[in-house]
Amino acid sequence: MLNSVQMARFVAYGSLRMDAVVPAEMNAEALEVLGDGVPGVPYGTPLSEAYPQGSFPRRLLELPAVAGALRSLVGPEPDIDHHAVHVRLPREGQAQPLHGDAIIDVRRDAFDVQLMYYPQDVTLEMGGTLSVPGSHLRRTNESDTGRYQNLRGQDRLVCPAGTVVFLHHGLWHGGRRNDSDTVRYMFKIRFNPTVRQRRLWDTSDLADRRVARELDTTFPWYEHATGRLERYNRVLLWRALTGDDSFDLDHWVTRVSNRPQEVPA
Ligand SMILES: O=C(O)CCC(=O)C(=O)O
Repeated sequence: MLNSVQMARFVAYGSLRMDAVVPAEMNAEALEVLGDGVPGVPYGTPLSEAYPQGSFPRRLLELPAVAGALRSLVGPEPDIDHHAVHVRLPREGQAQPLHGDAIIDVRRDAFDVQLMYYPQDVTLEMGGTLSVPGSHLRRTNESDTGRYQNLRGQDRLVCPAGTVVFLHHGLWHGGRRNDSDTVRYMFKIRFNPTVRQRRLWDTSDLADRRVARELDTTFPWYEHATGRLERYNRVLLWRALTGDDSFDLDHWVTRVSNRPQEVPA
């Protein structure tokens, strides 16, 4: 299971990266499985019904590190929204525009996660997924952000084989141009929670000072003042995730939710 510091980091960054958590023999198998394509499942299929016992996706999701992170983020038995094998062809000549994966999503107390699995070593030339840390709570519509070519502090994924990244559904991302001679695979699964996302992780370190420090992270693409909005939105999400309506950073939420009802004598 994730701990509170890791969850706070996910709330601030919008992603959680786990390097080389899938063993080498499964990565080798994945290159064949993904090359053949993974049959789709209907939207909203419960996880336990989506992938047959022993199938590759099932074994991937049963790996303890993967299962623990997934359960911490969305709880037991989420639904599969959809999955897809993403292929970036050698020397394909173009990148994907920066985008979020769906329409504007105004949920403040729930989120989907997307698992991204990379079965090969991904080099810079292979066009690993671009993402913009801390962009997930800036609600945008699909590829509204597509004209942004590069943002300060963006991340271009370079990773060892067997890396799994969990994304908050709102994170701005896009496949980069593959300038190598190698086909680059990524398997993505989107999960919808079916339970309230409250204290689903190991909360024994909830009072750790590093929790607030993580939630207060700023990123280079924020201008000084606009970054306040992200911190405000993180506080709202952290309140929903913990049930602690008194949590705040520098009074941001307390200030704008102050509506005294007392009538003066
Ligand atoms: O191929 C990639 O690196 C990212 C693809 C992706 O996430 C998408 O198409 O939404």
